[in-house]
Amino acid sequence: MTTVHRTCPLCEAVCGLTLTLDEGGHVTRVRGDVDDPFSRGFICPKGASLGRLDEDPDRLRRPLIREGDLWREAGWDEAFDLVKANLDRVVETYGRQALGIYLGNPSVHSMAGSLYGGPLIKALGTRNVFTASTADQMPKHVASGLMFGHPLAIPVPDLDRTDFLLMLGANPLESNGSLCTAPDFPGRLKALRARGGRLVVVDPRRTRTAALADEHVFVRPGTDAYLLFGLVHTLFAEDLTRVAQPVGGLDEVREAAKHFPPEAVARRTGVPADVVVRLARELAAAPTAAVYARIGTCTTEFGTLAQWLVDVLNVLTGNLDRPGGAMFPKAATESPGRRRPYTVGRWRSRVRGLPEANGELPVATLADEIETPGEGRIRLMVTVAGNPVLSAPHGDRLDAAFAGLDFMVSVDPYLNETTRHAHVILPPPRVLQSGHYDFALLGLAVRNYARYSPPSLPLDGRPSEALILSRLAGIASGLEGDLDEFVIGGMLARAVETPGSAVEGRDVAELRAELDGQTGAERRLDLMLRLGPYGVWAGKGDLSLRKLLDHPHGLDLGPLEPRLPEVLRTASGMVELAPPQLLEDVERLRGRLEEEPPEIVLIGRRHLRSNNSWMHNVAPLVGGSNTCTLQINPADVSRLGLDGTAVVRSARGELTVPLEPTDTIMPGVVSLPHGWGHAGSAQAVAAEHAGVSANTLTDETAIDLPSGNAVFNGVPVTILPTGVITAH
Ligand SMILES: Nc1nc2c(c(=O)[nH]1)N[C@H]1C(S)=C(S)[C@@H](COP(=O)(O)OP(=O)(O)OC[C@H]3O[C@@H](n4cnc5c(=O)[nH]c(N)nc54)[C@H](O)[C@@H]3O)O[C@H]1N2
Ligand SMILES: Nc1nc2c(c(=O)[nH]1)N[C@H]1C(S)=C(S)[C@@H](COP(=O)(O)OP(=O)(O)OC[C@H]3O[C@@H](n4cnc5c(=O)[nH]c(N)nc54)[C@H](O)[C@@H]3O)O[C@H]1N2
Ligand code: SF4
Ligand SMILES: [Mo]
Repeated sequence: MTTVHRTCPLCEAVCGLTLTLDEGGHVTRVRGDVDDPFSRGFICPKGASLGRLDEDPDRLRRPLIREGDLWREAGWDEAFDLVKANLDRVVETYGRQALGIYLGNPSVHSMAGSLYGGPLIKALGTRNVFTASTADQMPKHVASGLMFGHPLAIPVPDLDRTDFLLMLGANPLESNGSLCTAPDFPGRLKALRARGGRLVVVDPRRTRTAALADEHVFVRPGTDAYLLFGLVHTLFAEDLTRVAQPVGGLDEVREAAKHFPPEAVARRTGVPADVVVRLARELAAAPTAAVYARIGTCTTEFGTLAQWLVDVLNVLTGNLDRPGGAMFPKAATESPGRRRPYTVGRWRSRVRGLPEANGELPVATLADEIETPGEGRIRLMVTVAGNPVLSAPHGDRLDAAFAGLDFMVSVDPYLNETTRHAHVILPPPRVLQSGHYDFALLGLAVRNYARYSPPSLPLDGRPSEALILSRLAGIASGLEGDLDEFVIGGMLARAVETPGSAVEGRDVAELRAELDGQTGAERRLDLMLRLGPYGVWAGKGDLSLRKLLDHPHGLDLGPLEPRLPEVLRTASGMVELAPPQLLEDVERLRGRLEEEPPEIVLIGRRHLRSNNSWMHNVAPLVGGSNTCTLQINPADVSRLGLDGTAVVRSARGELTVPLEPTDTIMPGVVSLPHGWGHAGSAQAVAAEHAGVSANTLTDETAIDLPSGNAVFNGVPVTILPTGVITAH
């Protein structure tokens, strides 16, 4: 028996886990790591099932090659050779714009995805870059980019110190938090209330988080931007603003907010005008307060405006960048970054002309780019850690589009709804065989913290995911040589030339020789830690890979501290409250203020024991309350004459689903979780709990304009009793 300590990679909460392994490397026990200074022993059912997930017999161990409908296991060289032959052929015949790539959510949760995703995109040399970000948080990146000058300058609520938390469209009691890294989010919310703080949750459903709050406010899906504007309006109207830093655009925001008085906002959102006014007053009066909004507000038609208004409120109430407010974390691997004003739309998608954001195109237009003939049509797809057939809007269309590709290669541990279209599947090794560091998530943490988990088990002859991705990058670029040493050389060369840098003028070879690490990935981590704000080389600390290895339970780097103006990258050097692109979209918002809401709209939800589309093959996690049902208000059930199951129809598709009548959801709103729809799956347990895919119903033509983000909440649907046959 051995005991290993490592970070759980299964959601954004980065909990420390303590695992017991037997001689064969099997996980016999998983507990929360009580010595982790950040998570302090917290664990959820998914973390507790990490061993089961990691040893799932349906996980692929060797590459699969598909010939027609038949799959066979193959050796690694054969699999890579096949990829190379097809990639070379497609590039020669059609050029590099015929290549497309999709990076899915777990690529943010692995070192491989974080360190090799970028180089792989570069190596492919295509603009057809898609990720799960445009089905998720792109509105936040765009809002932050325009306001603070950097898409990753995302303030998080200072959960452990705030007196008032206004939370919209998030359900951390099930999701464990997002764009706000906080292990034991539920405990932190309880602590907030226990110290006399106040929690208000805005959600079309009375979620477990809402039930724990002091107040729950029902809001009509997709209307948060109106509600938030109503708060901004009230702050100005009642002279409650107290801006604490130099900002641009204050007058423009005041002018824009005039169009959204509480009475008008109330009609659109369903939130009574007196509640809008009271919330604004409470926000302004609280000793400290933070507004935090997440996916329920991002994946809507006005996602970017909602994200923008969240931080407008944080600024107007004097809560941006102060303890107890909304603060900018300081990650151990943060790099200084260049001052280059943020822009979107540097190029546009070929078919629909949608703007690029953060170097990628909206996943809502991926099917267009595969199906539409002409120069630049995607003929070859690379997917890494993604299942867009279930996760992208109108996934059924993508399903058909993938089937028509010349070639597809997927890096994924499973044969699933997406990878079944691949010609080659390259499976990464087990979680326990991989090193782990949360490059992205630790930049969003409510306490500054770092933890590195080295591999717990040897690779037994399989390539690491880092190696798989760098080998793909090598094939795509045609370049030989060590990718990691190339990246390290480039970073060092820049660092020694940067005036004022702690290593300015030093010798690159000498610095390179100081780097630690068993693998290229570890050496790159060491370099980033050393150059980072707590690093041995940067002069303000002694952080390095060695130090993290000496602290297997993680290292507390202190509470969040004010960071303005240091984090700003705007041209003006100030917070920009009224970026022109957003004011333009305010016109679109205004235009729809008086709109009558559709009779019934669809929203999503998440379940504690689930994770998007890919944890439904672990028996202890499925069943019980974790099922694919349509939540519907009992009033709608009787009004529509429904019983047991119903047909849900949208502009894009139709599903038959079991009903779950509950008064926790607003009348006129129904909720279906996404990531289901595993009928016929090669994964035995998932196939038994198939469910249906919510993205049969969602509409790829509906997007949040500034960010191109998909719209999953507020989808108009009609609901019919099963058995009633109608023409359509
Ligand atoms: N209707 C609706 N649709 C939604 C959402 C919604 O709320 N409603 N939410 C959206 C959101 S927020 C997201 S993030 C997306 C997620 O969309 P995706 O990222 O496309 O989908 P996932 O279901 O997370 O699929 C993850 C894939 O990664 C694989 N995988 C797991 N671990 C690893 C690993 O270590 N390495 C590799 N290479 N692969 C791995 C899994 O087998 C699976 O195939 O879905 C979006 N879709
Ligand atoms: N257990 C579990 N944890 C997960 C995941 C999972 O699938 N399962 N997925 C992970 C991923 S990829 C992400 S991005 C995060 C997301 O983390 P969260 O943002 O916390 O996601 P949800 O739990 O879906 O909560 C979104 C809430 O928004 C509400 N909502 C829907 N429409 C609207 C609206 O128009 N306005 C408002 N105000 N609310 C609305 C929904 O009812 C729901 O309660 O969770 C991550 N963690
Ligand atoms: S909350 Fe997230 S990180 Fe923590 S144990 Fe559960 S899945 Fe893992
Ligand atoms: Mo996500």
